[in-house]
Amino acid sequence: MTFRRNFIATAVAAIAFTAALGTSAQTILKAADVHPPGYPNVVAIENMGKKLEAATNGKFKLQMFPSGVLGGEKEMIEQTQVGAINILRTSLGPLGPVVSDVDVFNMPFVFRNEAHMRAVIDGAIGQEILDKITASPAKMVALGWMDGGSRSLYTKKIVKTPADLKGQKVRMMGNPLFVDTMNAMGGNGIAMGYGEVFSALQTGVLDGAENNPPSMFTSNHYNAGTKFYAQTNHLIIPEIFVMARVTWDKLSADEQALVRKFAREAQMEQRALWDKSVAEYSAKLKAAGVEFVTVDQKLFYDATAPVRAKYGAKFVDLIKRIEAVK
Ligand code: GTR
Repeated sequence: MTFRRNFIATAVAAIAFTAALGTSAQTILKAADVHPPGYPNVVAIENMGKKLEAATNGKFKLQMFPSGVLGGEKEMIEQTQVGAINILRTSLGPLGPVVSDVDVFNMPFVFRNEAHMRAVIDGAIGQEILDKITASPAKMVALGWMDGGSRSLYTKKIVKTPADLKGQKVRMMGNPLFVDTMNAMGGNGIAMGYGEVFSALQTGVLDGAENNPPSMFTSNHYNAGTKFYAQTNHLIIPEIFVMARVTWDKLSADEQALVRKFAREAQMEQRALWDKSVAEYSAKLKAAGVEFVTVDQKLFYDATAPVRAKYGAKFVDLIKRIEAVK
């Protein structure tokens, strides 16, 4: 009995001690990303955390959970909504089913090129979309944009035209818009989490996927038989990073201002790192035997017109403003 009482007393004391540490010493901010350590997005968020830690004399410490260890983006979005993840970097793709306003940026060929996309997110429209995320019932505060470059198609068999995609099962991010996009491009779109794609390619559940060169390389998908990279550039989707609303609401106004300041810097840092990493990983893919195939983009643009018509109907005015951005 004595032993048991002592044991319980020790356990209670240990819990109390841990709780005290948690409240008075340091607040850990859990950050999450599907990408591995060293990826531009991960590095930029980690550096944002270091700046916040220094500026608050260690009150906050960011802990990064990279490589999708906390799940795919759909699951991570859900965890952020309940505050189990404090800072999340995610593509806008899987956020579309939660905050439908972001789908305007998720449409195929909605931007002319990456420079156009950057001009849009850097301007009034970009801020409006961030504000819509923050004001939505999704329980997250949008902190800033990140670059995701252009997504192109990688397959086991060479693809040059929509007709070449016939019968090919291609993984898309979890959003009906993307499945429709792939179906319109000529293939069979299959929604799947990022972490499942490698083995699905290996086992033949998939014939291909689509992404930017840094993701294609770091996910190792090129080692699962996808040796052709057709430069369709069909999706140019900016990415975002957000803070859980419950976390944000606990910060003082000064702390919120610090987070905003360092978030802005993180956005700029990621962009510089991004440009370097696209060049670096494209070269690595080529060195690993991936053939970059030039395609007539217009064929894929024309094929996806019905998707823009369907999903763009509720964004008609906004799309006109996007097109007007130089
Ligand atoms: C990457 C993007 C991730 C994730 C991934 C995917 O390009 O950075 O946020 O969306 O693609 O395809 O799931």
